[in-house]
Amino acid sequence: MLIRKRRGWEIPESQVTPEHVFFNRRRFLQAAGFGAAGIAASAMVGRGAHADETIPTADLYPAARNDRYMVERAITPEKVNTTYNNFYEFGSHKRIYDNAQDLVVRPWTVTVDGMVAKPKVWDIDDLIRTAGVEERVYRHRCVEAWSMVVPWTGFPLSKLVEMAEPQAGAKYVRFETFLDPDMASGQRQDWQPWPYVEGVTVEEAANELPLLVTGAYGKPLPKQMGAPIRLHLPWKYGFKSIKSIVKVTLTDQRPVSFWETLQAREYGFWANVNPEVDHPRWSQASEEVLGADRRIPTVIYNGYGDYVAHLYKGMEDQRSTFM
Ligand SMILES: Nc1nc2c(c(=O)[nH]1)N[C@H]1C(S)=C(S)[C@@H](COP(=O)(O)O)O[C@H]1N2
Ligand SMILES: [Mo]
Repeated sequence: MLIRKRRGWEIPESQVTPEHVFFNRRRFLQAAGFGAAGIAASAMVGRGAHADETIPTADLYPAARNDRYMVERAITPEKVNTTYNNFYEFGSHKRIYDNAQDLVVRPWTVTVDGMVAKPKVWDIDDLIRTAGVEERVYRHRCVEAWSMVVPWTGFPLSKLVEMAEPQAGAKYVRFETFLDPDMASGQRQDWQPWPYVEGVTVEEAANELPLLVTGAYGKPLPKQMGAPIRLHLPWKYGFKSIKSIVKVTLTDQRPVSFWETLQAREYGFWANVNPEVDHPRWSQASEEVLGADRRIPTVIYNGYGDYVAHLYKGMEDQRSTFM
């Protein structure tokens, strides 16, 4: 079923592995008695097969939690989170954690360029130490209608942007993931518009919520979750939260994302969570809580309206900010 080669316009984010297929498979495995054990064994094989880099900033974890961002919901079990991922660079299904161990995360640089007074090529560990890290528990809502709660470690995006001193004309921040088809098997799918690109407005980037994430669950970020540095935008659908970033560019041109290039009608620039605006092919009214086996209602802006709703005031066509 997954083998047939599909073209871009046929394969919006989730169609490849509809959620119910995953959940049914998991229930079957659990019922058959091999759920957790099978996962652990294959994860070990994966780690053994790839060299683990030394992480020079590993001493920073776990970082102190910032209680301003506490979440009522239970934190998603680490094992659920590290074995169910979207990372198309390593495959178009959710079980890419083993394949993603091919990602080489040191040495790693993040280039900050474009419309800034101070462009810079940051060594990742210099950047992490300069910015300093804290833990924040955030909700994550995928456009495919599943969600999780993650204790991230990282620093506000606004810190990186401020250090670069944006020029007055800069309107957007554009992010780019690495490009290396030899390392990342998914990037050999040459009909897909690699590298993965995402973007936000400078106003969104200046907000307190966007987090550049370098760790999770009190440890450096696992490769499958987008090591060594990924974005998290908790009020937007998950595809906006780009992984394994190598470039951050201030620009006056609105970035066109990986998913927008593939299917603009379904994955727009804003992608703010809204239970009342359906995806063209499914409802966004509720979400499956990963690892908890239950559905809950989805909340506008994923519950972060107090922080971000003002950013979208005066946009007459509200629907357009949710697509
Ligand atoms: N570079 C890159 N970033 C990405 C993706 C991807 O395929 N490639 N998938 C996105 C989607 S759709 C989601 S839901 C989240 C998943 O993050 P997680 O695997 O850590 O849960 O990463 C986002 N960032
Ligand atoms: Mo997603």
